[in-house]
Amino acid sequence: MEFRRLTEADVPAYLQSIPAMRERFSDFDDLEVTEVGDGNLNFVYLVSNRRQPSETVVLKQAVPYLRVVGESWPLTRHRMDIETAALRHFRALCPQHVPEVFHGDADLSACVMERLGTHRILRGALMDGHTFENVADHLSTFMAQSLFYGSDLYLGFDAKKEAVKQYTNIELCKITEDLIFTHPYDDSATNAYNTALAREAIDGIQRNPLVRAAVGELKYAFMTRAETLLHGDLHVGSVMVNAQETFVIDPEFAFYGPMGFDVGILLANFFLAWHGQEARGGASAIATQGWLLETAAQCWDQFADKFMTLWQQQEKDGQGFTGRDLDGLSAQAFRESFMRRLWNDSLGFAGCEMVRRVLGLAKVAEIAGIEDPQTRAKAEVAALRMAKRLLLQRHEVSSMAQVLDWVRA
Ligand code: SR1
Ligand code: MG
Repeated sequence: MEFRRLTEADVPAYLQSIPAMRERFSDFDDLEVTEVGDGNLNFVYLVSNRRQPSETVVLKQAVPYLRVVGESWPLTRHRMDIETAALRHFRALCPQHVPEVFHGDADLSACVMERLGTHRILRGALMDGHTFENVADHLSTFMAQSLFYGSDLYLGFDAKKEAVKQYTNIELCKITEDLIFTHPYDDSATNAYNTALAREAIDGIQRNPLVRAAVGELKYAFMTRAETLLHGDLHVGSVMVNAQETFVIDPEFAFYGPMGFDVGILLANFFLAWHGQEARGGASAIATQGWLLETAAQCWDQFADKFMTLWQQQEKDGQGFTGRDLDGLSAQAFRESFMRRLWNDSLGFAGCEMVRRVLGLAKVAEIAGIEDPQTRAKAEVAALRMAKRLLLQRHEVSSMAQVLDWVRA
């Protein structure tokens, strides 16, 4: 079928043409369709049956360009094949934290999936002063399972390499290479600076050779180290929550890369949110800030524990690398150096993410939404200072407690 962009008006007939939807919806005559694509890349429709409100889905469609820029930035629609496959893969590993895909349409680059009706995007919920008890437990489970089971620690040599092929995501990786690792440092036209942000704060990043070298190392790791299937964009806008549940959505940037990338992006987004709250001030900010630091620490600690548990289980009966090559003391030493590198990488990638969200193209609402430029600059300067520490001292710091001291400082 030839590609066409689905409009709100097209959605009912499109859904009706899908056999699986005819089982899910009792009729298609009175569907409410709302476009909610606040993302940068795609169109997203929430669909529900006004006559049977429990009959509801999300329809997501990729268009052949970057939505946030327009047709002047062409992009193939391959990202939707990746997203659909990654959602199915992550759902099989972690059904309690990933929405179900009901239908994937390669011709129209569309995906119909479970609608999380009582959940909202974590970023917005935090900005409204809500906090959630189970997020660290849930996200650490998601990361441990997805990062472990996609890797050579678990998969056989052939399955792993097939997966690397399947998830080769050339264009979206290039976006990340440019927007996270290159443009924020070369004063690119895609950057956007707060006019109240002192030039010396920007130069302190862009003209610092040690910072540039650290970012170069991390970019090279991102480009070359095909370690596991990453979500690829695991920020707090890719997480949906309610009081009990947590879901990870939007894995269109999924690809085989270094494990610390997902962990680092997530940690950075908690830290950025903290700096946004710090600049905004107020009583509810203090409560949210406490939650953000506690959650960041628990995400790492629980992730490391859960990941190690999976690894040790696998050593008993696995077919991947862990089950075969090492035993006894050498296995223990390898595990320790692996986890140390993962920790250092996570901190480094967190630093890169913090810089790009201040200097680069796509900002975070917690900081970008601060109206007064001077107040916003306070948050930005603090975030850049934190980022610099993460980049330059990532090999020296061994505890999350110390990292949290940096945030508070
Ligand atoms: C132009 S795409 C900008 C950003 O949006 C996504 O969420 C990724 O973070 C990407 O870098
Ligand atoms: Mg997204």
